[in-house]
Amino acid sequence: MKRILTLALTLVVILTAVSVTVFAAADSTAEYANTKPKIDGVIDDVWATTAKQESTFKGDKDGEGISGYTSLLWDEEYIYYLAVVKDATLLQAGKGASTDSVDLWISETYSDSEGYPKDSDYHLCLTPYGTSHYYIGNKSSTEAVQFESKITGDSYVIEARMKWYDPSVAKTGSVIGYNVSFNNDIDGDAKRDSWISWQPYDGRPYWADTKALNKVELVGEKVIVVETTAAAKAAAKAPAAAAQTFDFTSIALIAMAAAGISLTAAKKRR
Ligand SMILES: [Ca+2]
Ligand SMILES: [Ca+2]
Repeated sequence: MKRILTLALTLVVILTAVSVTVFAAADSTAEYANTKPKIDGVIDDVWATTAKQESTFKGDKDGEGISGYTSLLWDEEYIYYLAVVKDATLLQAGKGASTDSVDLWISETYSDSEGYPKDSDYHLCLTPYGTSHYYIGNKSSTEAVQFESKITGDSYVIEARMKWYDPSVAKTGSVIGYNVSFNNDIDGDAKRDSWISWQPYDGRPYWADTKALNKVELVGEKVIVVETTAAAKAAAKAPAAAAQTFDFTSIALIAMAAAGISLTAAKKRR
């Protein structure tokens, strides 16, 4: 009896482990962009339709003076990035890498490997001052990205879009590797003082290996809106009008035939 109980418990543990492995949910989602965001640093309404990745993990200096989140959208051609950041010290003094900036880490195919080996594995460091920097992965990504930033008081917004390096990924249900971190230069010496990250750093170097990245699932689908024009409406009515004409013609023929029969009958009576 004890042996059966042990076997049953072992089975339960194995099945639980398998189900967790097979059905592990993505860490976040990116919605299909039925309206394309304008890349101008101003938050479009469509951004409210997709999830937020809040950076709650605090790095150096306990994430002093900085908070932020990103959101992602996608369509057949692009992946879109929105970063909304609060930084109490937007000094603009340090325009180099690792100053006030947003680090986006992407693996379009979720390479799940050491390093950033594919063209579709890239990193973007974007600053609110309009500059970008390369660290790892596809170097051309910093030249290919289109982005705009807008500073308002102690906050800034960055909107960016990047053409898919692997367009086969651009479909509902695909899972990409992704993380975002925010860097803060506090004293204006062009060096990072504090930082925060969406995914926790728990011994997994997301800045070095795609296998360490969180997962984002592409969700939603293209909504096709069929517009009915005046010409289309007129064309839709036309067959009904033709049928009506036919009915009138039939009635007229029947009436004429009936009149003929009456005339014949009248002639016969004479
Ligand atoms: Ca915009
Ligand atoms: Ca700063």
